Amino acid sequence: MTGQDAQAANPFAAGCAWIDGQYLPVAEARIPILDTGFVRSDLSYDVVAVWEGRFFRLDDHLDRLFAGCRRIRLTPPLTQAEIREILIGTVRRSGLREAYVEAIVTRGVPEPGVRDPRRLTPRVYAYAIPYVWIVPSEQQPRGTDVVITRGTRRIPPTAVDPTVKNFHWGDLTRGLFEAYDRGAALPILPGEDGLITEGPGFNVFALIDGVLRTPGHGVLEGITRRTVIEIAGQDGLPVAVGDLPADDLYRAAELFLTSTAGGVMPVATLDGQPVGDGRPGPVAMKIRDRYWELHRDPRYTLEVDYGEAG
Ligand code: PDG
Repeated sequence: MTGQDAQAANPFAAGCAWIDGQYLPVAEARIPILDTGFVRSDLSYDVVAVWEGRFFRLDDHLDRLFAGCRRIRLTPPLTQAEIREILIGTVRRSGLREAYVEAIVTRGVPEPGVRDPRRLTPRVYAYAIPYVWIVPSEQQPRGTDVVITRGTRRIPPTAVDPTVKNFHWGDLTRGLFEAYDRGAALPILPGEDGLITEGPGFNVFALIDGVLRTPGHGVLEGITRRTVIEIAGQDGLPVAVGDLPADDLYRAAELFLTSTAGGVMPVATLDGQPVGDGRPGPVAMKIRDRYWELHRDPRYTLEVDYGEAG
């Protein structure tokens, strides 16, 4: 079946959104233009993956979403169980076995002239679209090319709390342009203090002197990051979650990025120089294999019942 045929057979095949109690083909979904999520980035969101028809760590993603909302004093208008059902509903209707599934809670649409965020009624949006790869899967065994940005620092956590998943992507997008300008695919941003933080949609890990290190502060506490830390623990690999000066990255034997959108993504070059021997290392590749194995493990996953829709 071609993409067009699939779409004719199921109008949700390219993705399914949920807005105001209704499921819509993703291309038809519209947000109200005055929603402060759009005009003020006043929201939190989360992204969870479906792989081979199973959600990966769905409740961990929802817990993070609700914790984030609390931190920005945003009360979702639906319960966690209700949003969970909506996410499952978008995937079921799409029929997608590999999906990128997003839930967004915005502060809402103000009455005319209202600027006080306490006076708005929050809104929920959700959608499922085909799975997204920050580094294409076929490129991962060769590794990707990254730079540490010189012209852009991560927004300080005292301004925008990075542990609350957010759309304040000005710094991350600026970093992407710097990466392209320097012939790389992705940027890693240092904070104002020169310590490594994260990049556009991913956390960072470095294997340095036999220890797997990842930044402890100033980053989103990624679910993939948590999974990698757990896998390393099971394998007896020492892990240090804490300050990671940019300089230390240049002597890493292995470097990799982690995200729901792409999993465990090895890095081949940093600032144009090979990391290790310039090929993904054995530690990264082993963790990557384990990460994908866990997507079949009932302890970490929820099987989607596609019913007749699939
Ligand atoms: N840091 C930032 C700034 C992120 O946006 C993400 C995830 C991560 C780290 C990694 O977190 P986790 O392992 O829980 O996925 N971002 C992407 C969404 C944004 C995108 O790039 O599409 C994700 O959740 O898939």
